[in-house]
Amino acid sequence: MLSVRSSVSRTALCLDGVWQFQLDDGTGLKEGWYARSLTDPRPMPVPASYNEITTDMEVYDHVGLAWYQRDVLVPHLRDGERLILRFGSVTHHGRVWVDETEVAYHEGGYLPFEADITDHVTPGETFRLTVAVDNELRWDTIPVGYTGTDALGQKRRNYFFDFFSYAGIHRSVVLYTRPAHAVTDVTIVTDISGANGLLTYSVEAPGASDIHVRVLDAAGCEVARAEGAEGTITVEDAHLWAPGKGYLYTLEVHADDDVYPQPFGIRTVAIEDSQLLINGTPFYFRGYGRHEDNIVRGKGHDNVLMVHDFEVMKWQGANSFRTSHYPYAEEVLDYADREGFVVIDETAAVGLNLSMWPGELGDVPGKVTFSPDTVTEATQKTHADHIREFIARDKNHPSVVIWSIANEPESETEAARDYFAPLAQVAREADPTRPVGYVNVAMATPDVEKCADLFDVVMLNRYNGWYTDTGNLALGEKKLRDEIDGWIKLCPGKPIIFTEYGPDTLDGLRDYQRRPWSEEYQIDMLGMFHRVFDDYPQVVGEQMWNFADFRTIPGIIRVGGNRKGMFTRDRLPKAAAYVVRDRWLAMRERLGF
Ligand code: GCB
Repeated sequence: MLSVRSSVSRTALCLDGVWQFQLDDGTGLKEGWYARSLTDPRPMPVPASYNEITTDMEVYDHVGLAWYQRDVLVPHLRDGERLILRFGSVTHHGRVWVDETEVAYHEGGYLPFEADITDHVTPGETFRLTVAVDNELRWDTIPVGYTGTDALGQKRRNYFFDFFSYAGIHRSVVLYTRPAHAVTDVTIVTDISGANGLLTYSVEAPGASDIHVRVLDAAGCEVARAEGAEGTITVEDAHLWAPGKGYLYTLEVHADDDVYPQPFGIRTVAIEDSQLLINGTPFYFRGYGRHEDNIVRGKGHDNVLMVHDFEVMKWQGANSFRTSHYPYAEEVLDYADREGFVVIDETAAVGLNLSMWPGELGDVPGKVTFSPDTVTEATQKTHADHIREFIARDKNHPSVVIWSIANEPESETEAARDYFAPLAQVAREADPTRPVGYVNVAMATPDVEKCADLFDVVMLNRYNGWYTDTGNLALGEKKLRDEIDGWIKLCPGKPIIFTEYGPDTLDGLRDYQRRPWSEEYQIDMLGMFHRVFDDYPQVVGEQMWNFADFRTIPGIIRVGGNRKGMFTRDRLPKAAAYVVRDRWLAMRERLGF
């Protein structure tokens, strides 16, 4: 789905602000709360997670539907113009009404959806916009989860990841206009030929008879043009997009009266000899797995925080991150494009692995991941659709160089292989140009792993010295080296990227003995991993866990959340941040960005 971008033919009206909000008491749908004003509303900002806006535990821990409402004044439309209502994301599922008419239903909490509401509204008049947000996961949703009832009869959400499953309208809500014959999709693939850039494009614009495109450089000057819905264009003396150099062109797409400006960068991605090449040059990933997570807002997108996070990452000498463990706001990828950051883009398929989860209610069916009661073909179908939707949204971002289709799934069984083989294929069909991978969990070591050959890269989350051999870095190091040797043997020619490593660290806890949880131990454990990485040319990336501390589910191993951040939750550096900064700035100096 295309992002909202203004042009001469498109006007966007942002509906963010303070909406009305009410928790469902089990009667909302039956009684049709959308058909009238909410009876006992409280104010709720959009976008934001609703959980921590109030001080009520009831809101924080709510299970089920939550209702949002506001009035919207309909703008006047020019001849034949359509009015589209678009949500950047509603977590996890959203149902939308315009007055009493249901106009959209979307499952999956981290991708956009939209509805053409032209025929349900009257220009110059106001309509009541109602959204029912559902935070319950099921075995056939991505991510998977289930709602159970504890011994006291309380409904509890269960899911198989540690970050708190915030809910709400997390990204902007926009009302935009477009002409009757509009551009609905654009796909751009770039290549390099000598000093020139090659751009292959295709446009979808149902009903449009006159389609042409212009290529504009970063200053807005036309450098090439072409007729038709698809073609290949040469950009002479192209200015390449490269890590640290986020040069962007715009493909200005014209379809009858519609104009849609699609930014793009000219660059290539390839894998050769265990290296990931961007524009033919080996790239080394320095950075983090991150979360969309912040005080009060939860997972609500916020430009202030986004820009600050990029500034902090640049301060440290990072050049990349993974969108662990779900697709991030479109604004984040736009910003990565222009800042020249390199992104491993991940789906929301986190937690397809029951063996390591006790299940809060103790009733995870048999703890078997792939079974008729847990992850089934229905899950696989949702996962496949999610991959297609996700790649359709993010395919034109030059910053994205790898698709990660799952985080730490079971991958050491035949059932896992049956599940993932078709999904790897779905990703390749949706985008034949980028490497596809999944992020491997510690138990699926190379001697038991069954899925690695389906993918182009090896991405590993490892906690030697933390979850295993706690406090014993010498032993952790030996095992790490042995394991890397195993991966090189199993996957010759494939690059290895460490997508998670690092200990929980309480900021302010200092220790002469440098023991676990102290700031010193974080320095030592990250240092151990880095020393090992430096000995293996096949290791082409270090993305420590996590950029910042983040909110989690309650748990006896989580003190005030997950504390593996390089930075605290309010983005202040722990001691390790300075040590790693020295390393990364020196690497930046040596390798370019
Ligand atoms: C992991 C998960 C990540 C957790 C992390 C941890 O392997 O991928 O979501 O937060 O470990 O800190 O335990």
